[in-house]
Amino acid sequence: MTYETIEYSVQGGYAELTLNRPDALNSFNTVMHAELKRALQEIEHNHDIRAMLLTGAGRAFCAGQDLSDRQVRGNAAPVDLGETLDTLYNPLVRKLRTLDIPVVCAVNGVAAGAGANIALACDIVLAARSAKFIQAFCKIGLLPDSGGTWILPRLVGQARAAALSLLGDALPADDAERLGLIYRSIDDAELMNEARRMCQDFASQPTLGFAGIKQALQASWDNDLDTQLDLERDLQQKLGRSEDYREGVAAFLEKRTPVFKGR
Ligand code: T3D
Repeated sequence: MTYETIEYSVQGGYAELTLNRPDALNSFNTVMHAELKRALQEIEHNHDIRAMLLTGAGRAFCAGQDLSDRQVRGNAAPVDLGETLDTLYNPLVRKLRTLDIPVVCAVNGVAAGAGANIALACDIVLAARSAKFIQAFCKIGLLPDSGGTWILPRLVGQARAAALSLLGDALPADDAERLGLIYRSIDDAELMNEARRMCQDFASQPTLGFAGIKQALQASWDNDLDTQLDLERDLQQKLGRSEDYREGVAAFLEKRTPVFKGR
């Protein structure tokens, strides 16, 4: 399968997906949305893929919507942004959140607008020390979309979420780590090595267990403790029947390295 706006490869049990419109800072156009959708479908249905890495080509991770695609001058009819969210951005965020495998985002440079929030939708966000996160929406009369108004207060609290959204300041990666917006800020030269190492490691680990972890952590936002305890019980019951659980315990008792198959 060839792609025009992304790079897609599978190696070492994980998929690597690179946003690849560097001249436009990897901003989203409809072709990129369609290609991402296709690649994510392939990842979802290929059970040999046990982790995913998302990154960007060139000096940016992603600058959000390609604004040159928007006709706003003169008497142009208003753009229906509700429709683009409904059909393009929201399905992308939902897919990233619900994939059954760990999704690592390596933010290699500036992440602005929807680009920032797509990164934050991933399970583990690593960023190059030189990268910045910008909730750029307020500069063009919009609000943080692609899940921004949901994830920001949950990650950094209401006060910081409000300031980031209303000021649209560039938040350096070190500060993003300090505030808990991302997992780690890493030296630029080490970012991709570290992200690939992480994905390769995930690909040899108990994949079903990871799916359970993702599901439980995400459900916890909306559940009270009782409901969450019940959910943990149900998921654990299922995982207790997995091959990987048996292998994990047997390997521990036999003092050997486990061989997990993701089943
Ligand atoms: O529309 C809908 O469907 C609703 C959904 C909306 C989702 C959104 O994401 S809305 C927010 C859209 N994004 C932005 O507002 C960010 C716009 N970009 C910037 O603010 C800056 O470019 C950055 C802070 C990201 C980086 O600044 P800097 O100084 O490092 O680079 P630059 O010089 O501004 O940009 C370099 C080139 O990329 C430049 O093109 P040129 O002059 O070299 O030909 C610039 O126009 C282009 N570029 C950057 N961002 C976008 C873009 N082109 C199109 N769309 C962009 N978003």
